Amino acid sequence: MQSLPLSADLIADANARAAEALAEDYEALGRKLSRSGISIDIIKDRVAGFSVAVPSWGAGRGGTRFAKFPIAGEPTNIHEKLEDCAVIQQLSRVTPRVSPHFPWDKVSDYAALREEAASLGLGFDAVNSNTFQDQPGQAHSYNTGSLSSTIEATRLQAVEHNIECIEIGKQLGSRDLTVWVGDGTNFPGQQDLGRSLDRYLDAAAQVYAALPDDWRMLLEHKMFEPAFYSTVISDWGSSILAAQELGPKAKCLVDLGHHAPNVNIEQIVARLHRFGKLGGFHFNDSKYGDDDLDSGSINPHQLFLVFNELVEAELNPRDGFDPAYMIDQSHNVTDPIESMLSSAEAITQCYAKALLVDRAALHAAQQANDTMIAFQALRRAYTIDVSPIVAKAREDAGGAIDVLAAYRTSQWRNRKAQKRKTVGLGAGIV
Ligand code: RM4
Ligand code: MN
Ligand code: MN
Repeated sequence: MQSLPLSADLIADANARAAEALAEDYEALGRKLSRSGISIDIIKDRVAGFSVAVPSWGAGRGGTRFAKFPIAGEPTNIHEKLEDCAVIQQLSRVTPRVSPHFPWDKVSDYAALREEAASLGLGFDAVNSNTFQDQPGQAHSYNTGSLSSTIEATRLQAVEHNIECIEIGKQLGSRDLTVWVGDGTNFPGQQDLGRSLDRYLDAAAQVYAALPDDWRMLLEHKMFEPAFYSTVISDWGSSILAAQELGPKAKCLVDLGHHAPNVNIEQIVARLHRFGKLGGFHFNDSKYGDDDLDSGSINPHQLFLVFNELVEAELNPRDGFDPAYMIDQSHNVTDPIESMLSSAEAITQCYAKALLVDRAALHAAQQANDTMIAFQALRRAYTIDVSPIVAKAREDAGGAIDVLAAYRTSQWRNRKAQKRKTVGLGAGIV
């Protein structure tokens, strides 16, 4: 039995106030697009098929390593996080899955957790392991690294934790294990750069061997932080080499904030896809490093160019193109629900814009080396305001036309502030 957090009346009332304007805008955009031979309804139907998972850890205020400023009513456990994710899904209709992180989201009964999520209209996405922090009572510290540690018992503990995550994921209905390790060094000479990768590959192969047939292992690279001189899986090159060595079920995951500054991320996407190794995404935005800012808030054009490659990849699937899309953000100064609503909308809008690119014209111009016309094919799609398409897809699916207005009307956070316990201070997610 489903018991959704917001009442259907609340969404219907909010939509009643916005429906007439949306119908007008949708019709006007439809007329404009039809002049270019595009059916707005077909684009809207493809947009309706798009979804992106939300991270359980993004439901709380993230903070930085300096401080975390909690807000009243923020969730403090997986059950409350699921409730908040259900609010995001109810309003946006584009975030039907939650990506859990262990041991943060540990419970005693995962079958019950799966049912609880289903009753809130949610499923589970990739399971994330955590060998970048020590947990109370843990036998071996990760202060020497995890899968690449020089200490065998530590490596074994990290392997076992990942296998435990797979076991949990099976019960939750997940099909992907995302592995990001904090392993690396702060000093030249601290570790042998070749041997540490050998140890990582050896341990990762033990995790890989425990994957069920229909599972994938998503390797997430990150250039720096918490290690600041070298990291063991530092970039997409290390990631694809490791994935190729591990086998066909190993793929690469691109977190938009995990690259060297100014790297051409859309080209990385195209490269990984070319070799059948693009497994997933962590969407966020970044100005300096792994800033985990809201998707599309800093560089929306880059997000569009990434989606342009993803739409190309959809048209040219290699090795079962099916990337796991997920938001991975740290919400330091906003209500996390509002950030994820706004981010899910920004991400979906970039997908819609990428669908509007006249690919025949683009490819012809590329072939003819007509640079300006090729660029204009992208520019034309990027400058179209696709918000009526995305809002209409939401409305059709029972979501809110104006997600933020409906959320504010619901008074969700204030209501939860009366019931949920206060979150402690401290550093947050980095
Ligand atoms: C890392 C990375 C991982 C996430 C953690 C919380 O920087 O992005 O995906 O699991 O943060
Ligand atoms: Mn990430
Ligand atoms: Mn990150």
